Parts: sequence; C-alpha cells; structure tokens
Amino acid sequence: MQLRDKLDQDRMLITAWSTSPSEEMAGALARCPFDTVTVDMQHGAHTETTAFASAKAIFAAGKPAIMRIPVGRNDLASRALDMGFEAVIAPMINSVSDAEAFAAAMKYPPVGERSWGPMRALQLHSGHSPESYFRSANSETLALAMIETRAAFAALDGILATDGIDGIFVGPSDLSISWSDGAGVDPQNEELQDVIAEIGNRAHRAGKAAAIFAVDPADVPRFGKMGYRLAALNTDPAIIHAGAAVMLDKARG
Ligand code: 3PY
Ligand code: MG
Repeated sequence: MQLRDKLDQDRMLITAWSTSPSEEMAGALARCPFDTVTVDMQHGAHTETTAFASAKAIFAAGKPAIMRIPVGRNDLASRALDMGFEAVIAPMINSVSDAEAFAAAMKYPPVGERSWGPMRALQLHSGHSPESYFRSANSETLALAMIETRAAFAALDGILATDGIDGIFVGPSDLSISWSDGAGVDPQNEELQDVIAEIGNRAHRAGKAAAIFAVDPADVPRFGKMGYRLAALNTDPAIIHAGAAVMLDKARG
C-alpha cells in the first residue's frame, strides 16, 4: 500500500528519522515497526549516495521512504522521486512562491514541471510500466511543505491551496525560534501549542495532510487530536540513546 493511502486512514503514522549516512542503519530502522523512514538531507549527514542506497534498503524492508531535502534544493526533490522515494519534505517553505517552486519540481505536467526519468523508481515499484507510473505519480507522491516560521504561518492558507502541495510538515524547533523573534529554541513551548493546533486544523479543513516532528514521543497522541496524521519520532541517535538507557538499566539491575 502506498504511503498516500496509509495517510488517508484514520490513524497516526510514525516515521523514523535517519540522519546517519548509512544504508545499514536506515535498513535497521525500516525493520523496526515504524510505518516509514525519512532520510534527512537537510541536517542529517547523508550524501546523495548514502540517501539513495538507504531508499533501496528501506524499500527492501517493505517500507516507503521519505526524503527531507536541504532548503531550496528542488532539483533534489525530483531526483528523490526518481530514486524511489514516495514523499519529499521541503524545509522553510515561507511563501506561496516557495510552495509553487517545490510543487513544480514534484509534479509532472500539467500540474508542475517534473522532468521524466524515474528509472530507479520503476525498478523498485515493479508493478508500474512507464505509462502507468506517469499517470499515477502526481497523485501517489507526496509534497510536504515545512511550516516553521511566522512568515509560513501567515501564508499558510495560500500554501495549503497551492496545486501540487499535498500537505504540510511542522518544524517546531525553527517555529519556536521564529515565534520568539530569535530569543531562543523551545519546540515544546506552551504558547506554540495553540499555533501547532491551528496549523493542524487548517490543513485538515483544506483536505491536506498534516505532519509534524515530535521531539518527545509522548506528544504524538496530542498531535493526533489536532488533526496530524504523520509524526517523526526524533532522530536515529535519540532512538539509540533511548534504547541504550533501557538496556543498561536492565543490565545494571
Ligand atoms: C524543526 O523542528 O525545525 C525541524 O525542522 C524538525 O526537524
Ligand atoms: Mg527546521
């Protein structure tokens, strides 16, 4: 089942967040009971080589792969889809024109300007002929625009209405920096929770997917009540730390 169909179901999907430039690590995350794995090329240490190898490892574990591109790297968004990623998260989408440029890279004409060449995607998604991939790609791939500044919040309705944008992805850390005018970073700030709820509601009303990065797994059920359908559970080092803490506690009695 495609990531898009899973998102339409009435349950919260959880993605692992791969920052370590290793296909083995990405594959290991995919074999955990996450719904999907996101390969982070904005702040993660992945190169294109490790990211594309990771997509194969994630796919081999039977899971869909998501890529987060660096700011403004819409060329990489098209390339990620060609390499078999099903969804792309674009950071710092702060205006309708940012959203339009991202959507153009993600969708084939007539919606956008994506150029043809999904060779690896066709190998991985073996049920597709070139023709059927072309016909279904615009509706099956997901373009998720990150809302993580005051400017993005001000432009939210326009971003949500942009043709080719399938949903939004909230970055609470950057949002907290922008919301405090640079006074600090506090993704779990109380004041921010109303803003996060408002973004989830507006996405829901616009019929678009809402996703968010969760610093604390305990926040995920609350985000679900706000209309969010996809949450990232911190990063791979955080998962190792949490697992090590549990194992060491047991070992030391
Ligand atoms: C943020 O919280 O700003 C993010 O981009 C999450 O990765
Ligand atoms: Mg961010």
